[in-house]
Amino acid sequence: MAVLQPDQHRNVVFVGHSGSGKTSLAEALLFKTGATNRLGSVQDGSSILDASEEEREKLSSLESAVCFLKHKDTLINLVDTPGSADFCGQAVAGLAAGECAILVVSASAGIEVNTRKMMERTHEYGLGVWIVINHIDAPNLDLPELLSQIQESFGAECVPLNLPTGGGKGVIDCLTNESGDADFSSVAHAHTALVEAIVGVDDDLMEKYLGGELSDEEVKVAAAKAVAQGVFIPVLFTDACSDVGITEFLDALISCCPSPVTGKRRTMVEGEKETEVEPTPGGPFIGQVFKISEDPRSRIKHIAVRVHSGTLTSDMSIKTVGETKGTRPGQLMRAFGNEYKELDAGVAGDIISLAKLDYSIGDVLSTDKGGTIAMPVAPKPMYSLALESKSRGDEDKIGVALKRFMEEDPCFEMDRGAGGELVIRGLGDAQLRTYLKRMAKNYKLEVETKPPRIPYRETITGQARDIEYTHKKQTGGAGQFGRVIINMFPAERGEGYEFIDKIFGGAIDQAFRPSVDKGIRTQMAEGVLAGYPVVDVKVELIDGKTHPVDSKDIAFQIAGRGAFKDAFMKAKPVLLEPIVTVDVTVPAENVGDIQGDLASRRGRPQGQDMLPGNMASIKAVVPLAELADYNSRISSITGGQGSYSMEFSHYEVVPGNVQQQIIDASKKQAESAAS
Ligand SMILES: Nc1nc2c(ncn2[C@@H]2O[C@H](COP(=O)(O)OP(=O)(O)O)[C@@H](O)[C@H]2O)c(=O)[nH]1
Ligand SMILES: [Mg+2]
Repeated sequence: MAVLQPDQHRNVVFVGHSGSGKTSLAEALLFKTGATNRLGSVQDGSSILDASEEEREKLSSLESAVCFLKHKDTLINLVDTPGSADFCGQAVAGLAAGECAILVVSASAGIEVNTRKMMERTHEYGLGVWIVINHIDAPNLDLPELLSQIQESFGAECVPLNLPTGGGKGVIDCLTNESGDADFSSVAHAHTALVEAIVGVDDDLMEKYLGGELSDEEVKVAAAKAVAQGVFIPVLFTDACSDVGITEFLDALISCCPSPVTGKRRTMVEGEKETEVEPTPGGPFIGQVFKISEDPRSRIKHIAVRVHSGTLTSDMSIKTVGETKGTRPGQLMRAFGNEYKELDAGVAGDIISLAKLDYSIGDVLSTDKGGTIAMPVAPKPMYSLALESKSRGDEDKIGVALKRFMEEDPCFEMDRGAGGELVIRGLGDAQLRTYLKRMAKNYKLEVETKPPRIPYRETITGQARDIEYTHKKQTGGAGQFGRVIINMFPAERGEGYEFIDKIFGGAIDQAFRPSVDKGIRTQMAEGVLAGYPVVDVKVELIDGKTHPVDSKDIAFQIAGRGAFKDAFMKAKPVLLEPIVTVDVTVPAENVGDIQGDLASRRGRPQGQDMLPGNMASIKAVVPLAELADYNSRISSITGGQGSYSMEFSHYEVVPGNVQQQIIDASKKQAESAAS
């Protein structure tokens, strides 16, 4: 294939709720243009986009997939993404590949949780959007109602580009046709609405339109620009499995979809400098990694890169802004699902695939100085599980396997939690279980899971004065002696720890005062009440005693620890717990149940809003400890229609009765660990 110009490319990202037909639609486009020689089906496992064993088992996308087709001298790159909320990390990262998001809505299920979420994220990132109402040959549909819900939810800029005709057996284009037969609404009405939406893109067009001087050609030329600027969201109708609206969809990709030239420009940041990256094939190469995957058979790591500028060839040297040494990209390829086809050059506006390179999602690769380009914002992982290896000695291998998943999924994290536990974090239970299953299958590593320890903190609410502690070991061998006297006061929340040396004269030798401080810090990290780190205390070292021979660093560290423990217990100690703000989105009819449930979790309401489409958003502050099973609870209350996000807010004192339970549990745990 000859090297194409940037404006001969289209990069579209299929997003939306699970089951809406994203993968099927992409397969229909591939088949229609001859890119595949049979229609791949998710249902019978023949989809080239849902090609992994796991996806074929689940009959649903878990990873994003890239493929391409050619239509009318234009190369169209498709990025198919998972629709399940748990796996949206790759879907969000996939937006970085495109100019236009294709938001697929199921004609029968209508607007769903992830439809809304992905629309928000796409707008936030600034891509053009199309809405596709798919599966229009399903029985008992109310398409006029769905269309008006879409307009109510996503704005009047959502205008049908075509309408179903012949009882859903075809669609009629409303931009070229000024009249015709449609199953509902009217072609003439839609045509006018389209023109009015498109001329909103600039004042000159609007003036011409109002003056009656606008040509059809001018409207068509402006359509893609209007989409890019968000003043026009075309709504199309398709049935992916019975070839309805597919040709029209392909034609619209040429006429109504922003190209790399007319679409969103990425801004590269380099220190203070911000530059808009021009899609010029002659400029320095600039590309951004938006997907990482491992070939299931060869285990080779592939990165998918959106080229924003320049032309890459395999003999060039690329690097990220942080690297000093460049790397050869090696053989350039085009991904076609799980297959890779060799490519001579990666030109501005295209998507390429490179193998065996150690880069991460979001990295900007360049032949020049480079910089950074903001990625679309992915939701913060907040559902966590603590892992315990089933066989000893596997811990390192588990770390390696989890790291691989972390590379591929921006919404999967792991780290050491409270008490050194290995904790994995993601968006939901299904996601984490999928990775653990994959780890067991591909890496033969089995783990037990349990809810992670809550990162409680310990602090004081009163003060303690003149607390004396003497550490003395003066029988046999080298002696140890240190005596300290301290005062302890609470500090403001978040202030941490302050050590104040208030000794007049030389009661404790200057050299040993830092030892007292060090001993206190060790004790603070270990905790006093229940083994959680101590925060927000001030300690004054006011007096003590030094022994001319036996005083030494370790003796004063021990004395510092002892005095700290005693003072802490006398200063009205309490546990602090993390409080999070939760934002729950549910169907309006579930609001009462959700509020009742939050109250039973010690939650305090912070407000409530009605959302279009009969949804409601509820905000509350809730102790993190009460949310271990919240994911599944919301799902069961709302029949899978609800979702929530949460963010850390602050620490608060744990109520007395709860505190005793935590202390008892921690004692039990310490005893069983010791035995
Ligand atoms: N009859 C019919 N079935 C469809 C259509 N689109 C998708 N499906 C079926 O709906 C299911 C989910 O489709 P899929 O493409 O996996 O949805 P995705 O999760 O959005 O990728 C599959 O069983 C498809 O065969 C359609 O337009 N017509
Ligand atoms: Mg899919």
